[in-house]
Amino acid sequence: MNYHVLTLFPDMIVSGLHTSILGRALEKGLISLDTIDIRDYSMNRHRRVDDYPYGGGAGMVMAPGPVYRACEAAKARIPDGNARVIYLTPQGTVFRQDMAREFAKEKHLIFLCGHYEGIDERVLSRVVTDYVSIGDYVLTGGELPVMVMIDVISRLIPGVLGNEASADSESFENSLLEYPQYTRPEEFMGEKVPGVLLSGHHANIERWRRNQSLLRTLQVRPDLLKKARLDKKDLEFLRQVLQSKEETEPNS
Ligand code: 6GU
Repeated sequence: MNYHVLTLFPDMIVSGLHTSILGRALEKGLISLDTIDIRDYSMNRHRRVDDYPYGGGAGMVMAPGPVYRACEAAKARIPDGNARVIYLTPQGTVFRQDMAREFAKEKHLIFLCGHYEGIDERVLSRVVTDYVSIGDYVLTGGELPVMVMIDVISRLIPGVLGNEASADSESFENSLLEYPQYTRPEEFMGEKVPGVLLSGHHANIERWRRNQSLLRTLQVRPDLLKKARLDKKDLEFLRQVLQSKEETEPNS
């Protein structure tokens, strides 16, 4: 996977992604990161890339010219000159795990980071293929969202996570939240590790973990249960939980 990031702050992207697991993936060549400084494509002698909004109003707008030329430069670095161009914006479709799985199939992805009050609509409509938001809140720019997306997509690429099994066993891949984890010591501040985990009984451990996942999802993200694939044992467990809840707090 080759990432190309168009930004006014390339250092932020480079330093943010050259750490930990993604740093290792970059070293190993499993992913590559190419940053393009939009300011390098300003034709202005002060390297300005923004201007006042037509129609008035607060803030500045990124001009179309530098963004367009930066995007052409990114495409020129890609063998067939063709790739999806993802614009990070709170006006986009909310990024989810299934979207990450689709993006992970591509060989090249171009990300466009906006700043100020946004980017001139005429360049967006010409170059952008995907408008993506990372959630319902407003950030100052697209740099953090790009790092989030690159992290999520990269961990789906074979070899990036040391342990091949872990990428799909985790939360959201099966629409359930993860079960709690424990390590040594066996007792911490008077609290013992759940006994079943020390039993060595693999079927019981698996059932306990599954039930913990169901319980957490029911408590924190009941909306996810609609998408989850649940078997008879899962449904029986959830029925019991809801029934005992009804007995202890009848009118909740
Ligand atoms: Cl992609 N950009 C900005 N500026 N704010 C956001 C966002 C993106 N996603 C959520 N909030």
